[in-house]
Amino acid sequence: MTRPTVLVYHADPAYAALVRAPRGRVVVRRAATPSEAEPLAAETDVLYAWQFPRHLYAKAARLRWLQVMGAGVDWALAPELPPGVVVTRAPGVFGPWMAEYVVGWCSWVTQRMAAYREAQRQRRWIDHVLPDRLRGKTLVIVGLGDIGRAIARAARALGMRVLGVSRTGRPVREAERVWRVGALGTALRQADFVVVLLPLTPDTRGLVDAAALAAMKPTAWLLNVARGAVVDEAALLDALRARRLAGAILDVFATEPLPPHHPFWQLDNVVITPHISGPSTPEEIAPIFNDNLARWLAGRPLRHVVDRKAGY
Ligand code: OXD
Repeated sequence: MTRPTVLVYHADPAYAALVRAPRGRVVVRRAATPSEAEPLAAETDVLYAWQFPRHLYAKAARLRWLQVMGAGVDWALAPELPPGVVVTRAPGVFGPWMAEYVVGWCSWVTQRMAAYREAQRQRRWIDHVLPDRLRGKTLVIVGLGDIGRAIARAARALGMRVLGVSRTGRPVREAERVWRVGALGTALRQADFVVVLLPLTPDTRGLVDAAALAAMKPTAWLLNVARGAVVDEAALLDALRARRLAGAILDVFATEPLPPHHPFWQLDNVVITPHISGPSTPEEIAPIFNDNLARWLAGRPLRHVVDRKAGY
């Protein structure tokens, strides 16, 4: 009997090296580039991948299951992906990373880290500049999946007040109150910090628009760790230039890498990080994949299946 083939698509060989199948019941192939993946696509039953080239889906006639290595699944759910392919995600991995990112950058704001570093460069003793506290500040988390809730727990541990916005508006114990997306402005109005975490779907594209940004206080900061296109970047640029917002911490952009001529680079109230807030590591994703691989080989239901219609 031919063994099913798992194609591991990533430049880091550790992802393939950590694949474990019961009694070696799969063939593991590895590709790091589209041209390496192309000749392997036709014999692939299972794809374990980050940003697999969508034009190769058409060649993967045997493909049954795609395990996504990253937090977002938008790239995986391209229209070219055949309808029968099950897509699974890796919950639990990214929340702790992103919680540290969010709390860290909120602290960067309140602890005035940039000001003290700049003063140090100039050998100035700026004891008239005092830090602020995160305690009592309001964090609005837009998107309350496992990552949003991990961020909420970290923020609450520091005494922040956490409010949420989600598609359903269903209460969660990590947030004092949750609104539906339709009431985004009501939630944003109360924020000292807003973190955008919604997956990119046709419904969320451009959701944080000029009106939503206008609802925010001029002292508030926006953090986007979801997808650039969930925020209307042109409207954000206007708001930042006009100082209608205190600033933005941006880890994701509609175009990545952010082009060198992009105006965001020049704004002193913008922090740019290169899409690193929730890194994937082979060691953290492998147990999730290997558990699902054992299930798949045993004909048992997979865990963490993406709702392809909903887009997450
Ligand atoms: C993502 C990731 O999906 O970085 O953006 O994992």
